Amino acid sequence: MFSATVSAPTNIACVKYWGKKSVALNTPINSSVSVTLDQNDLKAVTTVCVSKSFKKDRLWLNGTEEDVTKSKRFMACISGVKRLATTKVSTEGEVLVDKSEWKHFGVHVSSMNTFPTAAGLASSAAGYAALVAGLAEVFGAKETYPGELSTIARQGSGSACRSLYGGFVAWRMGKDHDTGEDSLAQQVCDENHWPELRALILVVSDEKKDTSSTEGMSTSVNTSKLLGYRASTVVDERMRSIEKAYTERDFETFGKITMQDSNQFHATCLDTYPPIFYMNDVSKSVIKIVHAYNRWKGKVAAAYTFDAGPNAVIYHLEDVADELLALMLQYFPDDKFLGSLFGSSFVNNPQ
Ligand code: 2P0
Repeated sequence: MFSATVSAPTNIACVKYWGKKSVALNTPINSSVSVTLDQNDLKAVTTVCVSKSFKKDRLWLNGTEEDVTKSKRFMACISGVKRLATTKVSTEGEVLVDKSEWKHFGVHVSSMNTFPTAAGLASSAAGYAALVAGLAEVFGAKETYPGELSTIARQGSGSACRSLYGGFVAWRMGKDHDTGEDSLAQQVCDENHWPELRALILVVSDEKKDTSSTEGMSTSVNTSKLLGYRASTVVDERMRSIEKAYTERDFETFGKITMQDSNQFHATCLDTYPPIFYMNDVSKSVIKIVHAYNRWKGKVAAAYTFDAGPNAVIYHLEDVADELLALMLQYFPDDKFLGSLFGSSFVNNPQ
């Protein structure tokens, strides 16, 4: 038996992924880009064990076994990484497992999340990234081109491909719609590039969302003309501008595009028929407070973004961290916790 334990943080998109070009390949209708959060905060911790005596592949999520026998996503990750497996050799040079033998090994996976599952905090991103990273470690997988492992994580969950790298990470949608080989993640800037950047997270709700991302984006693709316009006309220019802004550590441009893209994503949800509401009244008041705060500062000093749920992520720089946290605590004293990432500690405020 061989095993490996790895962890992968979640990521929060600044230009959002919403809509699939190919459901079978899990490729997107537009590129996207996100910040991978710190390893110490919201993450999945995953142990992968492989043995010839394991008769079937199994998964335990937060201690409870899930039926994965019919999960194409889980199985695609296992078979994808097994294809890249190499021969395992001991430190003395003895062959322990020839690469042709790995196909006879069953896989057992145990994964824990350090944050609410499916509450719009991208738990599937961290989960599938950690799964692929753990499998790659156990099987000694070697990429045949940069980003190949991210194409496998993408088949688990689209946003997972971006969590394989730290820092600012783009998911290039790719042009090869037959194989999806070039629909992969690429690191734009590493995790040390902008140490002053922080994310404050307001957990408005830790309940499971009522419309899953997969289901929601399928309805949006089928019914929202705004989504088609966004993918064909808006996103490419936004990607270029925000990548430049992040590279130059230009918070004002980075923050403005992040807020505009979050708003457009939620506008496409409203334009979906029947409409999807991910934000609630608390989310909307966060938007108002952030704009009022920015007016008071005379610049973009804080930038909100919301994924497929009501929880707010507010990007900001270190110098306003205390002020922003104090402001949010004043308005939302009863919410479960506020966390400031990238260095400063969490403030737990449970009822
Ligand atoms: C993102 N989201 O870019 C966007 C913003 C939600 C809103 O990626 O079907 O869980 O597993 O590929 O990756 C959520 O979608 O969807 C997502 P699947 P996923 O982060």
